[in-house]
Amino acid sequence: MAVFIHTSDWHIGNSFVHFDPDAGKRLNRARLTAVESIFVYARQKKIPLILCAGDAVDNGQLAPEKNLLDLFAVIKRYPEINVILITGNHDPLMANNVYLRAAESNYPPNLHLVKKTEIIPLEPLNLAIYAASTLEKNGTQNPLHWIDAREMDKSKINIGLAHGGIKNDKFAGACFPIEPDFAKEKNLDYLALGDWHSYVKINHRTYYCGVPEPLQFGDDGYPLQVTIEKPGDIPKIEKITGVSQYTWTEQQVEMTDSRFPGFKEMLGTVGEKEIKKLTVTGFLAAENYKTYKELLHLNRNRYYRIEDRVSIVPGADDLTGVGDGHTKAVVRRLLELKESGAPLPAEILSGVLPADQFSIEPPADSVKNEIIDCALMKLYKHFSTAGHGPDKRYSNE
Ligand SMILES: [Mn+2]
Repeated sequence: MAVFIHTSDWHIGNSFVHFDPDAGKRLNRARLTAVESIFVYARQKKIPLILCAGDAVDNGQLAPEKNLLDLFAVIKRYPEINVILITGNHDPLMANNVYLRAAESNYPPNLHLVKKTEIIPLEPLNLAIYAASTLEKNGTQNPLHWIDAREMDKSKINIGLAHGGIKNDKFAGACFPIEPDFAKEKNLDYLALGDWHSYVKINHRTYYCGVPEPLQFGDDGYPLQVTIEKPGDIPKIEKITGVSQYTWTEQQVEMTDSRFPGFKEMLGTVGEKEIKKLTVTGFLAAENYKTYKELLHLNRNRYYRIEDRVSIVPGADDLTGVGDGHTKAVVRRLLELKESGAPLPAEILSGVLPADQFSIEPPADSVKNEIIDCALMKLYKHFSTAGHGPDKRYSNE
């Protein structure tokens, strides 16, 4: 039986251009901590092998040597774990690459950097690793194209290790294209891929693990624990959780005056290791809007970004100004209804309530007004471009 960990895209030393330099340093320290967590896990589970499918270092040509030495220091702390590392499109083995700049004597004895293409036998595990490093930033060829399926030893567990994009209808122009059925065609028991930043199962034998630590919103990767009982068996894949340090979240809030108290409480509760993007849409009464703007200003540093698309609830003049003849008539009728104090007419209620609840009591005045306001806001938002921008009365943008 062979057990190993498949990981990729560590991107040590990522530039994090949208963050201030201190935050960028923290995020990069977190990347290294996430990588070390993989080694901690491997030691605990006595897993002897980690395969890294490229982009371990961000921007290999410009990366300071320290980035690589920091990574080497982690690898050296776990001498019982063998690491096989290929390069990807962000750290290809071109002239002046940091892997080539670093002195040979600095390399951890348990690290095997694939320099070009290699078949690496690992006898104790009955494994053969077919691996290829990228030598340039772009390529139109599958990095493992050279594998000869006829010459493969089927008494071994054969693993492919490559960095590239799956070539299918959706991604026809993939860089370093890899055919979806490549593992099957080449008799590989497992194909460990890097490049995509989220976990994706292509088929029973082909996986992207994604980043162990997110680089941006939407990244959803996990180091994978791969277990293969014997040659030819379907690999068992387990996501290793608890490795990533920061969570990147995007939240959307549709604002109303009744939701405003809850929003106020929520706004200050961003976790220390949370990168959060907030988008707020909707309308607020003028008195709430002013507090809302102040709160956004006070809390803006807690957020990666706050996208503010809230407007002040439009007044009667604003409302009667939107739409054409028919819309204007509907708006006028709704405004009259709100001011009149009369109950909602049955024909409106029957449009709102389920058919079996016709006999229900007419709603209280406050609920009635909420229904009318909701309808008015929807009409206003639909017909007025002003409903999509910040209100000029309080905005200094
Ligand atoms: Mn990458």
